[in-house]
This record gives sequence, C-alpha cells and structure tokens, in this order.
Amino acid sequence: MLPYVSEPDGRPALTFGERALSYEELSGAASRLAARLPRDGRVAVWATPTLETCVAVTAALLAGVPVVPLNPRSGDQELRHVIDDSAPELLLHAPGERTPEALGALPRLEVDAAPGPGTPPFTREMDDEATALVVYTSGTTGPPKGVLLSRRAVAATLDSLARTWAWTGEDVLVHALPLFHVHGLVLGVLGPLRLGADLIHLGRFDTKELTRALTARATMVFGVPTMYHRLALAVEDDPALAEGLSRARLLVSGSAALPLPDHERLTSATGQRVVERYGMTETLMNTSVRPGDPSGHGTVGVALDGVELRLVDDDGAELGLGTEEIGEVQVRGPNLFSGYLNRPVATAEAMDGTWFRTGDMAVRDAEGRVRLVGRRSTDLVKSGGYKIGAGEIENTLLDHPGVAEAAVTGEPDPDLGERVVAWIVATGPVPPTLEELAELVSSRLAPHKRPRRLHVVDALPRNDMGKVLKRKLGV
Ligand code: MLC
Ligand code: AMP
Repeated sequence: MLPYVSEPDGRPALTFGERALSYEELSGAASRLAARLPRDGRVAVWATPTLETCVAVTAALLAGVPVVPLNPRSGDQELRHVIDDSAPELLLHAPGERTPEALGALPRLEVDAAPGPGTPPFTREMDDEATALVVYTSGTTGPPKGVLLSRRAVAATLDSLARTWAWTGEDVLVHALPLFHVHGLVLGVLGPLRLGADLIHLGRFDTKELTRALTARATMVFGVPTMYHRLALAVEDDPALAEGLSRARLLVSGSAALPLPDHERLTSATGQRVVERYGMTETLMNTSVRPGDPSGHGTVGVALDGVELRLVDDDGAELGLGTEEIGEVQVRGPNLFSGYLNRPVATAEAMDGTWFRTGDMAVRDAEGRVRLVGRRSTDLVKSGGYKIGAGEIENTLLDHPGVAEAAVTGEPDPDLGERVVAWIVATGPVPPTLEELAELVSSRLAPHKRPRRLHVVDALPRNDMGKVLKRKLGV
C-alpha cells in the first residue's frame, strides 16, 4: 500500500511548518506505533493538521487497523455519534492535545512523531479488501454515515490520478486541507506517500505560506474552490504569489465547483489552468480534466481509467454521449466504497445494481467530458468544500426552545460556494438570533455547519403531506 514507507530511504516525506520527517523517519515512527496498535477493531485519530495525524494513519495502515479520522472541531453530539457508531478501541492524538469529554472513557495513546533511532519497517500480510479508513460524511437526513474505504479503493484511486496527472515521486505537493476528509487525507497525504513524493502541509490556508512553499520547492497545489477563490482575489496584487503559482506544475481543485470567473482570474494572472477533478467520499475520485485539454474548461473532465461512468435519466434510461440531456451520474469501479458502516439499508439504497448513485446531475459531451449541473437533493449544501446535510442541522435547531419549525437550505456565496441558511418559525414573540443558533450548531455538530443567515418566517411552505417545499424557499 505504501511501498516507500515499507522500504524507506532518506528522501523528504512530510513537512508541517518547522517539523519534517524523511521516509526513513516516518517509517520508524509509524512502525513503532503500529506494533502498539490493537490487532482487532478500529482506531480513531484526532485528525489535527499535524505530523502526528500522518504518523498515526500510516501506522494503522501498516498494521491493517481501520482508521476513523475525527474532525477536531466536531461538537459533542457529532463526536458522540461517530464514537458510538464506529466503536474504536483507541484514540490516537498528538501529545498535549486536549480531547473533549464527549469521547468518554475511550483509551488514548499519544503519537510520538519524533525522528528517533531507526526501527525496522513493520510488516503484516493484508487483504486488499480490508478496510483502510472509515470516513464520516453527511447525508440528507440523520447523522453522518461512516464510509468504509478499502485498501483496494484507496490504491486504485491514487494510481489512476497519478497516471492522469503524471504525478510522481519527484513532485512536491503543498496544501492546507483538513485531514479528516478524503480530499486532504487520501489524496493529500496518502497520495504523496504512495508515490514516494513529498508533502508540505501549511497547517491552515495562508497565501503567504503558500507562496513560500511554491518559491522553495512545491510543484503541485491541491485545494477546494474557496481556497482558489481567495488566491484569485489575492494574486492580482501579489507578484510573488503569481510567480509561485505560475511556476507550479499542476494546480488541482476539487470537492465543489470552481466558478469560471475564478478560473479566468487565475489564468490571466499566472498563465495556469486549474485542473478540476470530481469525486465523493463514497467513490473517491471519478473524473479529472486531462492537464492541457483545451476543451476541459467548465467541465470536471473524463472518467479516470478504471472508473466506469454513466448518466441515467429519471426513467432509469442510460443517456448516450453528447446528447446534452441531463442525467444522474452513476459510477462503478475499484474506487468504490465497500458500504456504510452499520447501515445495510442505506448502502443498498445508494446502489443501482452494481452502480453507485452519486446524486449529482450532469451532461456529457461527445468525448465523455462531464459537466456537473446540480444535485438531485435540495437537502445537501456544499460550503467551503464541506458536504453538509440539512437534516442534522434542522434537528439541532429544533432542540432550541425558541424554534418551533426549521428548514435548512443552501444559497450561493462568493467565498464558500454555498452558505447554510436557516429558516425558522419561532415559538414566541422574540425569536432566537443567528449568533445563538450558530453557536448551538457549532458546539453540537461542527463550526462549518453553522447557519450564516437566518430567516424568521410565520410558516414554512409545505405540501399536502407536510413536507417542506424547499424550492419555495428560494432554492
Ligand atoms: C466562526 N467560527 C466559529 C463560529 N463562528 N466557531 C465556533 N462557533 C461559531 N459560532 C470560526 C471557525 O471555526 C473558524 O475558526 C473561523 O471562525 C472561520 O470559519 P469559516 O468561516 O467557517 O471558514 P474558514 O475558516 O474561512 O475556512 C474556509 C476553508 C475551509 C476553505 C479553509 O472551509 C476548509 O478547510 N474547507 C475544506 C473542506 C474539505 O476538505 N472538503 C473535502 C471533503 S471530501 P478558525 O480558527 O479556523 O479561523 C470531498 C470529496 C472530494 O468533497 O471530491 O474531494
Ligand atoms: P463529499 O460527500 O463531501 O465527499 O462530497 C462529494 C460531492 O462534492 C460530490 O457529490 C459533488 O457534488 C461535489 N464535488 C466534488 N468535486 C467536485 C467538482 N470538481 N465540481 C463540482 N462538485 C464537486
């Protein structure tokens, strides 16, 4: 799975600020930890943007123990749900990290990422179908579901991206993505580690630090559209950033749509065309624009090799190429998840036979380039590249004594792509404020799920069955 960790040399592997590990040092630290992990069950990782998170995940992969990455910003209710659902044996975290009480009596182990004396690489025979990661993702209703990602799926997606992007061990990737979702963790950490490449993680997104990394040695950038939007705004007045970006070999955007004005600003300031790729936690990566494809603009490119992709209309009929008709994207291939943890019904519902239903709506041109045009559900919001389910926020809002009814929608936001909007009917004459509701959602779920706008209304538009008609709320 990670050949350069199993047979390491002294090349650089990971840099976080002033701290760095070579492949030999990473292999030593991860092997020492792997030997201490339980043979059965799962381990949770307090996924701060640190070397320790990378060492912990690497150790678990060496030992064949499934990893549940935890968002360190998760609120109590979300954390409790993830822990109850995934039942980890152990929590791995960086030294000195304060972990919340919601984690209860879960045994904890500090990760030692110090580049200590050489330890022989830990080895164990592993089945490709074994689970590597359990990544929690929001759905339209209810709490987040744990997506089971096998070693096979992770390896398949990384290898096809490497072929498409000519991504090699010579590349140096820089990014500032969180390490508890597939973009930052699978593509952004396991990608370089599988290829023997080098990762510079910025800890948090910062244009000055990005410029420094690009000027020093980075060749590739990964980011969500919000980050590229901020770069597009900054680059016009920042010649060093423009120079750094123009020298990069590849700029890749994903997790949400990068608007054309941002594409154009970046191209005019740097001469670069940002490459978009399209994926999902359950499917890992499905498509990518081929670097240099002059017609790729405005699309998410073509299916990656090994991935089968089709568009299906509302009657279940498969659409031909180049029809300009809109259909749901369905995919299959070795990149697919193995199911949702503890949720056989949800797993079955997500599939159409052997095809995974993405819920994304698209058209395809005659060459197979996919242009995403929307989502099937009005109950999902993509904000800052995070997928946010309306249902769990609505349930949280309803717990506030001042809220009688609640609906959550997304609306366009120039920075975040979409922002979360709460519509409530108040129980009394003085409705709760946006700040109060934002605080409630931040502390129970996570700050990125907090509503950014509030509408207090007399009644929510509903159909005869009592279901809220979100399209009448301006969606
Ligand atoms: C504000 N904050 C609050 C708060 N109000 N905290 C608690 N309670 C409140 N009421 C804090 C926030 O925590 C944060 O703190 C700060 O205010 C600003 O937060 P923000 O406005 O939400 O966003 P920002 O920090 O500006 O982040 C933007 C971003 C981030 C782009 C950096 O959204 C991001 O990292 N997105 C990446 C998402 C991602 O990786 N998605 C991939 C999913 S996988 P502080 O301290 O942080 O400033 C996938 C598949 C695929 O989609 O295809 O890739
Ligand atoms: P997640 O469930 O968080 O993994 O998010 C997956 C969803 O992100 C997909 O179903 C798409 O809706 C969206 N997405 C990912 N990449 C892109 C992209 N390049 N353009 C538009 N949407 C994207």
